[in-house]
Amino acid sequence: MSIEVPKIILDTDPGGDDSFTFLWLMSLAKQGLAEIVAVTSVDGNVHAQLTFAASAKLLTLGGFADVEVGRGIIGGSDRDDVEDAGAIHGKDGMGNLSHTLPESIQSYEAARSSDDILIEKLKESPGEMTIVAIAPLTNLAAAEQKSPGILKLAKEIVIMGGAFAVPGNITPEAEFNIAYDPEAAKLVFDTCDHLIVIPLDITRKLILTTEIAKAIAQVKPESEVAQFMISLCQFMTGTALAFRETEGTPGFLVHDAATLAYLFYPETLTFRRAQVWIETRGEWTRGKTLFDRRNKAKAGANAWVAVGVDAVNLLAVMAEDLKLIL
Ligand SMILES: [Ca+2]
Repeated sequence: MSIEVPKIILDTDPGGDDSFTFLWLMSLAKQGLAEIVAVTSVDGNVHAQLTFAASAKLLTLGGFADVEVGRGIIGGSDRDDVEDAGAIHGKDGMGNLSHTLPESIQSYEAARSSDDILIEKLKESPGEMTIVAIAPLTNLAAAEQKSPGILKLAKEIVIMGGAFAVPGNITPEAEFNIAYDPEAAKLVFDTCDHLIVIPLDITRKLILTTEIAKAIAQVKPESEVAQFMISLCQFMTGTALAFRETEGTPGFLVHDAATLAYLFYPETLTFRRAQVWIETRGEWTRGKTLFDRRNKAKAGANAWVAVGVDAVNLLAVMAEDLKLIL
């Protein structure tokens, strides 16, 4: 039996947890378990110019310099009520460490727009592409608006976003990726029925501790990737503690990485089927995700939502894979 490896477009706004997702994905690709088709950077945690540069540098660091990076669509949201996340991820989105990484040959000025790359790749191989969306959904919504029906051509769309039965992380009720551009999220959720949603409900349990980072790095402490991993983990741990995100545990939440657990280690997660809605008009709840919990016949569903995680196992398999990219 031949097994087709997932063909992945990574839609990302690095981001400390995005950076660990990059490293994990590149490790899986090196092992022949994934194909990285393109990276579409997103205006999100920090400005599009910075997330582009960080994406290109991370690919270069991991040995995938030739993977095309798109530049993110700017300013999807029509309201200015959610600030970026530079305070958590560093001014450059990666713990102020980007100057330590190898320069990329790709330039922001010459790059194609992320929505154009999404449209091209989805049209080229209908039903084959997996979009791993770990940022505000601005690019995906822009692609859908430019080319209606395009997102349905994806095999599936795996989204880190939302908070259902837990508090938000950017407002009392909303999670950052959805709240940064709720209109984009609404468009994607209203258009698609093949979404996989990895919400804060489970990612808030995924603390990558400094202990785990050290255990990974000690396999090859002198390597550039190991040193980057340790420094980034130290920086992210500082802000995670300051923002009280880990209940005092020294480490930080690797939200985005859980998307890869769904694809490669599904035994670490459990899901329920649901019709997910995005609140766009609430005074206090803008950007909130919800589904109907009542015992009542449902008209349909657009997503599988992760509701349970084996956090110890997920972090353990991630750590083993990360050792293979040092
Ligand atoms: Ca992200």
